[in-house]
Amino acid sequence: ERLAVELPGLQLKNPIMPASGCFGFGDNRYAKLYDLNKLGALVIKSTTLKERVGNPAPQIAWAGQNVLNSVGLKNPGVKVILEEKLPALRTKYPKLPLIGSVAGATVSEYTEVARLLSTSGLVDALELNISCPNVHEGGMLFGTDPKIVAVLTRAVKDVSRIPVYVKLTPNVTDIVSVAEAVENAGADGLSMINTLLGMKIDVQTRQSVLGSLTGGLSGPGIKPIAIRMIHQVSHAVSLPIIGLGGVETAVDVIEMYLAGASAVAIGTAHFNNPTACADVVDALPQEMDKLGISSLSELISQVRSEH
Ligand code: RRO
Repeated sequence: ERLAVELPGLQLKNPIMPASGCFGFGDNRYAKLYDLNKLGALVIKSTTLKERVGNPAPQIAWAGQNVLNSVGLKNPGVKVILEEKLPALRTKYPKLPLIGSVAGATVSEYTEVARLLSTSGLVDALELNISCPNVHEGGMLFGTDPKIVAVLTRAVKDVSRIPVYVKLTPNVTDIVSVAEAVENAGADGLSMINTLLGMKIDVQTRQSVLGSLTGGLSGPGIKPIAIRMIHQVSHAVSLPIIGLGGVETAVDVIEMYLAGASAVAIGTAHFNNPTACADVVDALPQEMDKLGISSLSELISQVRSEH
């Protein structure tokens, strides 16, 4: 197959997957619109050891064409995910590659969730989310300091039987140092970028539009940041990169590849187009033909800097 991609632990029929948080646990409205087997893989919502109810409402606000969220890691906890959510997904889509997403407030919480997910046999790879901008315990704090990133990545690698992709935050001045720390700690891949820390104020009420003061910005406005960071990181490390940040179209996917991605996740585009992933999968071959591209792998990191 022309769109097939092989990554550690993942045999993908195409490189397109939803971004974590956007499809819940697959038990969503998107499953009613098209067969999720059409996806390259499915990434579940980040999972913590215990249930989390999330941050105060409102958790979502538009900011121009972009979206601010302060969901706050709302999830039912790893037990419900292992006993109910993942078995239901596996039964319904036995051949769809699944990526579990791991979050926590301490190194031992991360490793416990990673151990439980990886030994369950229900997911093919883990995404280690060290970049949630909306929890003040853990979350993004783990993703900004290369030394802490290394300790956490190593601890999770030690307990995981399946490949680990570390999800990076753009809220750093030196993304390359973080990526290098992740590579040296033994990770199998990267996923980048998570949301950019932002804020919006209603001038009538003088309140923050989000229930919690700040939130993570996603959407087309952050795509140039994602492209720049993926480009920089792909030149510094040899790990495969799952690229995300503002992707809406097949052309955006090709741009991600040129920056250095080997697969692409789509998140915020679903707000305007609930079939975004399926539409991009359908459009990719024609877009490749138009641009004279025979396989996506030939594009990885092939940006030209001379003009
Ligand atoms: O749940 C969230 O608030 C959240 C998470 Br875990 C994340 O990784 N990125 C984001 O924008 N929101």
